Amino acid sequence: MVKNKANDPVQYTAKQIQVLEGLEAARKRPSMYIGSTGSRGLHHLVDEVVDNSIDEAMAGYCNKIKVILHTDNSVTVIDNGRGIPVDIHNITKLPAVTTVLTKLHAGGKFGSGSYQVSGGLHGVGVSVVNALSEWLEVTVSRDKKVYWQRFERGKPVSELEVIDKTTKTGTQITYRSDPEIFEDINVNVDIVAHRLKELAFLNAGVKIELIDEREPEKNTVFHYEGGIVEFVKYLNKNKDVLFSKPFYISGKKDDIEIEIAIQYNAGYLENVLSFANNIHTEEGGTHLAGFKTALTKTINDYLKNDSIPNAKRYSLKGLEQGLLGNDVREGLTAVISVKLLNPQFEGQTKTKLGNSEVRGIVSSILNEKLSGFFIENPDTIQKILDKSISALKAREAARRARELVRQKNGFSLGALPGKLADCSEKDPLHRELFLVEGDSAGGSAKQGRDRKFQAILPLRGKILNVEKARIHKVLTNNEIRAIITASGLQVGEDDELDLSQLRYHKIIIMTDADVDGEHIKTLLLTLFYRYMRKLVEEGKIFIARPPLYKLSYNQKNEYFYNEEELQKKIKDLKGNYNIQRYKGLGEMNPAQLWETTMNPETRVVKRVELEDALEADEMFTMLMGGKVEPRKEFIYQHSAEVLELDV
Ligand code: 0RA
Repeated sequence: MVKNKANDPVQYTAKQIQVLEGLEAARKRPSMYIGSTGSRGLHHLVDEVVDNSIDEAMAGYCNKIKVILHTDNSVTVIDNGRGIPVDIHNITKLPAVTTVLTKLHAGGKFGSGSYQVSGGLHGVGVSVVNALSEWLEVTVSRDKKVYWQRFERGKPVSELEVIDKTTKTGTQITYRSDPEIFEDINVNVDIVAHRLKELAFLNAGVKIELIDEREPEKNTVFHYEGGIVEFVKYLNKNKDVLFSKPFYISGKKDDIEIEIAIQYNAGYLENVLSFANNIHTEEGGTHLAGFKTALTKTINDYLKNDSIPNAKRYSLKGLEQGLLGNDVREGLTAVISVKLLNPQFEGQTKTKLGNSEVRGIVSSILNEKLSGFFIENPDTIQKILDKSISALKAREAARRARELVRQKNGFSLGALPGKLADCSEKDPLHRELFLVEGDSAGGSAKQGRDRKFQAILPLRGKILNVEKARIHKVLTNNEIRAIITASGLQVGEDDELDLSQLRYHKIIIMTDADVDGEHIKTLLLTLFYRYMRKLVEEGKIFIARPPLYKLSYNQKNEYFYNEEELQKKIKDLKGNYNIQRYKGLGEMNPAQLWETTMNPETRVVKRVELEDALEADEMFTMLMGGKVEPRKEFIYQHSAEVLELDV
């Protein structure tokens, strides 16, 4: 029973009891509020608390946020906003801050109705965080006082107390996720850092500090005065850009704020990220649609406009219908951020913006300002046009190449590559495909495998570096065609990957444990990442880990996957032993390969994760892309681990 200062039990009214019962619902069905009780849900709590501070920043009252990850996995979020109000709420008869933390969906929406622009994916309310926390403490600085209150599993265990005087304002929330609710309460600093970085880009000028008391070397400050302009520069960091200063516009109409930053790079891929109220709208929506329409139209209008002096003229087949969206988005990096009062989130993952009024506003603002920019910057539009025209030519060439490939043999279903040793299992869910480096290891794998469910595709030498090549070259490369055909997928420029066609639900990359093997692995991952990303996202790609050493002692063989474990073992072994170091898969006989690397009972395979597409992209670009400097830098930094990395 909660006692007040005079040590009398606090009398709860019917209304207050109702409020507390609301939180029980969140504890009974946590997934309904936060999606899952796994890692996603756990990090959702951090997002929720941070988003409240970001709302305060968006409203213009806060410019500093600090997030601290403590050793017991509790999390603190501090902001220098106005402080959550503490006055007595007229319905609950509780202080406003207590109401916010105990009433479902109270959020920032209570009180002044128009206060917040957030909502959607997060916005379940900080009360849900409270409900799902073992304990939570809130400290509010406002009206010259410091207020404090503690909750356990959502329920107040103290009153809101004044604990100090202050001249500052702000809110501090510390909570520890409830181990009774979550599978694991270990907060992943990389996931938190990724989100904070995104938020700092999207909210120019807001300084977000991350402190990890468990791993202080991860401490970072995210602070970008340039906002999404810096975001775009960051996305293009290791790429050759067509113009150095991103094109930036902002505008506002009917309470809808929009911001767009655009920069092209010399590559062939499109990287357009859209956000609504700071939420990454992975499924796009009306803001993205408006952006695409306006971009294509503005570029085509310029191309067709005969009144521009000295403009370069293009005449080629296929241009009569104008440039297509895909043409003008080749090499495009852009960030679109809209902020609006009542965002409607639709789609499978509720990350598609539905508000129809946004489409026209984005496209009219972009159209007007971009055409002005083109007139003032003829060199820039010239570069964009040259690039788009060459994309159009490549599109034509790719179409011809695909037709050729289809006619010849590659892509029609059924025509499996000759060197594939298939398996007999019928259910794709239980079939595995090993992509094996080299014909000799491929041979051992064919002999050592379980023919029922394991198929082998030997790869000869190095596959094409897809980062540097256009699609028609990729699709006509022999090794790549073999991989695509064997997997059963149709990979093309406008087809969404259809995984119902997938012939194996585990695709396992098996390369030598040396520098060449690493290189081939990176090339394959780049291929999957660029052209079959869904396979990575759905967790279908794995990496086999062949052992590095065989230790023989007492008529026994034991395999080791790293030097450290081997040394530890040898220490304990006094008598006779023999160490064999494997330089390649080829040095193992089929039985050994089976036992150490292929047998599901004994092998070690690592699932390739795509937690963070952005950072993976950065890595791939750096290692595989056209720019030499960042690659040199990377190799230099890692030279201790990799003696020669001939990328
Ligand atoms: C409602 C109204 C006001 C501020 C806030 C909520 C607020 C909430 C959070 C959550 C984390 N940090 C926050 N900072 C502020 C405005 C009250 C006023 O007019 O002073």
